[in-house]
Amino acid sequence: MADINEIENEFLRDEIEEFIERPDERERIINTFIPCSPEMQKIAAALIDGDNHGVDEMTKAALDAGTEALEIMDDGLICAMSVVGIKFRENFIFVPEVLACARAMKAGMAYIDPILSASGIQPIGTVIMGTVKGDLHDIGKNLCIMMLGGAGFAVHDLGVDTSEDEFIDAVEEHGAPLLGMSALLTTTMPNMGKTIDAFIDADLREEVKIMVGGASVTQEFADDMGADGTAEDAMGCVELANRLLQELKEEQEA
Ligand code: B12
Repeated sequence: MADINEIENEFLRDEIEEFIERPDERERIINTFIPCSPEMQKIAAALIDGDNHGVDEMTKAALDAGTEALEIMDDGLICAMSVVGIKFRENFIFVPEVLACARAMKAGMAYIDPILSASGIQPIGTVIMGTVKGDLHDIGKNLCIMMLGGAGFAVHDLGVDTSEDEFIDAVEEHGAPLLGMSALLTTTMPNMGKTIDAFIDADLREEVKIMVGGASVTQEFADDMGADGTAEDAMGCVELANRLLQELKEEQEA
């Protein structure tokens, strides 16, 4: 059993006590934070608090002090975003707070991204992401993109109101093994199915694993439209992307 008192940062301990209710998630989050240094815990606390100036300053200071960019991203930023994701899912915080946290994450990633890009670390896979035609909601998609980027994927963001042809062209252009579509409106959710059909018509369906998501997208809906999977939040999106990439590799090797 994980001991919360082993986490040095009081703000993080309080956040976990107050907001992380599911025992499996509480155990996982506590175990994630315990090995993080006090400096990384402070960055995580600032991010959860939506303090973009704090994250900006502390990320820069940590890099100047010689901390690896990857350590800051994993232990400071991504760990914190997991807590934010759970708080949002459980309705403890709402869109404005999530946006403030996303802005804080961006402030940190502004230092980390160029370092990781320059270090030549190969991305683990390429993902095309976009919100489907007729739909302008992009907050959730952007959170997924941020988490995918943090997990080592190269992500090409097609933005909002993306047509079937734009998805197909991007997958072909980048040779992407993964496509993620987001839709929030019941009127635009069917456009995900139409895009999947367009991939079938273009004889490209076998080349790419397709993930779908958005608040009203259920597993049943995803299955019906012929998608390869769905996830209810950005953490789940990263897990799904990893799983589908592995499946595609195994299929191609068989
Ligand atoms: C913010 C918002 C807006 C903003 C969008 C700003 C932006 N840049 O995104 C604005 C004001 C523009 C807007 C406009 C409209 N909206 Co609106 N909006 C919302 C609101 C309040 C929050 C959505 C949101 O960002 N949630 C937060 C994110 C983090 O959650 P999320 O998107 O679900 O994403 C998570 C998961 O779903 C998943 N995920 C998301 N995408 C993907 C993709 C993949 C591949 C995977 C694996 C996972 C995944 O991970 C994400 C992170 O955890 C919702 C209500 C609600 N509570 O959901 C209404 C809501 C979605 N909107 C609604 C409506 C009706 C509209 C309008 C039609 C209103 C109007 N009459 O003009 C317009 C439509 C504009 C258009 N053409 O798209 C309705 C939809 C009803 C329905 N079921 O069809 C909702 C549900 C409100 C309501 N209760 O009526 N909206």
